[in-house]
Amino acid sequence: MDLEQYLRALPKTELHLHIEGTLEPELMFALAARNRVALPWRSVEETRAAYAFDDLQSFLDLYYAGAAALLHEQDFFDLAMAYFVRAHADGVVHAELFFDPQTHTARGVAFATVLDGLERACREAHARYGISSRLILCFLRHLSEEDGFATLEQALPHLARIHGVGLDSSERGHPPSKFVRLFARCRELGLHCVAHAGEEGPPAYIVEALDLLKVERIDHGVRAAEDPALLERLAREQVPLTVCPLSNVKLRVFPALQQHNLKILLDAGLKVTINSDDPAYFGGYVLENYRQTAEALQLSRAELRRLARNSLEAAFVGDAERAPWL
Ligand code: ES4
Ligand code: ZN
Repeated sequence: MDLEQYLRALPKTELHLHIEGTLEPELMFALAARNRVALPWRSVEETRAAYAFDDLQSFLDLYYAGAAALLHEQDFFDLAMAYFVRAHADGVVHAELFFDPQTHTARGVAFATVLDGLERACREAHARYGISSRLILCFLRHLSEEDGFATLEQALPHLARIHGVGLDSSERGHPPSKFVRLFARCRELGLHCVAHAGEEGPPAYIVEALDLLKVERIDHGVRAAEDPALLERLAREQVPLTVCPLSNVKLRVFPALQQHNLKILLDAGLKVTINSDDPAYFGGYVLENYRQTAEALQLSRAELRRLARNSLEAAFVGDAERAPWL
């Protein structure tokens, strides 16, 4: 069987996926026209041509600009449904979607509008494709902890539909320690906790995310490789890392996929998973991340099965829901 067919047939989950990062330029322009919103680009082609990034911040500036096309419940539904169509085609059995409410509420879009649209797509995807899903609210770390608390307040009436919280956006200068009280409150509310750490930020941010925010998974975490003691801890505690190889190359965390440290992390015994992060911006959905990484790092089929199985084991689901995938 060829590699792509083999990878497609492996049951996988996707655990690091920003739903706003699945907004393809075609849909962005269709929504902008429908909503009479101005975009900073003149065409789909000009938009794609602008997707050449120097670092995380240069990407985030475009990503927040594109999100301006999203206004109504139907827009969020269309966005998430387009993702689920792709995920199903890639052999994804379960997806945990990050969403950034502050990006939308700051523009006057109601929290419930965002959530209603995303959740309706989650239900439709389950009915159509049998894909299960969860929604994880991400706090923007470049904003204050107080702003995060205000967002949590807006989420409170909807907690039955929100499974966990995460921390994303500009990492450097915004350490996990900035959000200790917010995450403590989220844990009290019974929410699962994750955080981006060690993407551009130092290994110390991974340690803070574990010790201060008490997160259950680390998003990215690739810079853990710089700290042998941390590597040993992540292996011992089997903390899942949601690694996003194509993202890391596009944002210049690694110069090329051949230089990515995913295999080093895997060989060190860490619970590594492969994810797509913001696939509309980084050049590939999850299957493409597996395929290109497999080729660049010469991963064996046993290693690829391990990566997919890690993603099943690291999902925030109960044993009964997980059992049929294993
Ligand atoms: C993100 Cl790649 C990445 N890192 C941090 N925050 C983000 N939000 C969307 N994509
Ligand atoms: Zn991310």
